[in-house]
Amino acid sequence: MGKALEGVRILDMTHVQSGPTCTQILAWFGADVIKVERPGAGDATRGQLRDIPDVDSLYFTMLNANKRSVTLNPKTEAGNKIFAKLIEACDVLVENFAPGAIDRMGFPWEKIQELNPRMIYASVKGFGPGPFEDCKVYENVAQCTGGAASTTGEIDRVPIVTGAQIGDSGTGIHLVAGILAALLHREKSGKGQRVECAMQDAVLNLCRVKLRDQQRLAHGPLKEYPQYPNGKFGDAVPRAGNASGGGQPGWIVKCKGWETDPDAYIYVITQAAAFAGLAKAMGREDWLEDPEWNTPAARLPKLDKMFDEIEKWTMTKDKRDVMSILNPLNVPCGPILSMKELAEEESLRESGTIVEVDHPERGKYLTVGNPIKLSDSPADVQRSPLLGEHTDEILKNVLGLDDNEIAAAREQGAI
Ligand code: CAO
Repeated sequence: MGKALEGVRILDMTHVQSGPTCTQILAWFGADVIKVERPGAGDATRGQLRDIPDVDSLYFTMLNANKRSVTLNPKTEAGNKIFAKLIEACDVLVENFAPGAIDRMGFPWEKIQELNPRMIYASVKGFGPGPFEDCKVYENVAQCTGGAASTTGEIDRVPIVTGAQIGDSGTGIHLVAGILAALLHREKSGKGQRVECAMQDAVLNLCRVKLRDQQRLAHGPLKEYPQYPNGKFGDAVPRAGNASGGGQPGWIVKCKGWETDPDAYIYVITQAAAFAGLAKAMGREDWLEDPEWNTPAARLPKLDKMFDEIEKWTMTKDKRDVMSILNPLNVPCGPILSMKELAEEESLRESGTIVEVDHPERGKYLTVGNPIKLSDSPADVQRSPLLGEHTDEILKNVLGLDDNEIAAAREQGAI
């Protein structure tokens, strides 16, 4: 059986992170992703944060697996014609350039529809329609304008951006959903459509629970926040340190070795139904009889004290041992795993979530494989393409150009 998206061809005009995340997932699902890059330069990330001189960076290689690369400048005469042919030959155009860049190449949406009415045209932009729609946006700008930074960080300290790339990769994943919906819709309508995803909107969507809390704030203090009961609430959702965003209290506590190991911590959630098991494991059976501790309502005003007590116990144990003790008791908890630990984690290698790939110029490197597992269409992770590696092959086999036409385009600097 073929891959889920076999037969779907993507014209990939993406660069940096948000767009490439989207098209990499489509490629893992089996789509033929043709990445168009500027002749002689390519996606800027090929050269950014390089760890080995003159070799495609990990930034690029980890975001462009399973794609084919063609160099093409649609702003040249020959390049413009080739780009039009690519639009005719593909199902989906994905791009994340600054607003208007594809139009300035001579391909507004009306022209694209004329060339290929079935074409789905998917874009990532920083902002949706409104005062900021023309702005260029990178990850942390989206985190700040989408509500993540104002709600992340320690209480009464500066806003903090997270290491998870919710603006870039988060938006790219949202765009995948839009493209798949448009492909399905095209089965019925026979027509393509525009799919747009703004980074601010995607981040706000991921911060949905914080807008929930903003509205709850009008009806009293947010009792699960560490500011309750002694601190003050203003008129906007505050930063809550490591408090759990749900109804069950949680916090990060130290484990054995924390003095020297920056990741010797564990997140523990004191879910009401599992509290008795937790108390017994800690040797605090007294809590279960004591009205000061034995109900969620009694614990709520002194969660800080409760986690101090839990920490006294976890500090005597390795973080993985804490997890092994608490998991069978249905106490949700998670050790803080470093990137080093994740890279070495055997089960992630076995599940294909961490994959080792061989590259002709840089040798072996690790990447994160497809986190979305399909039972009949497993992703098989292939290395990223070299710049222009597939130019001739695509111009000949996909577009039907002959050697003379290819030589003429090359002469003009179009490819
Ligand atoms: N041949 C010739 N020219 C090409 C080309 C090609 N194959 N591919 C791109 N270009 C040109 C574009 O036409 C554009 O030129 P014009 O501005 O003159 O029309 C230019 O290269 C690219 O422009 P850009 O403004 O997109 O690039 P930038 O580095 O200045 O900005 C970014 C980068 C990411 C801020 C901007 O693209 C953006 O805001 N994108 C949308 C939001 C987004 O995805 N951000 C996340 C990026 S991941 O961190």
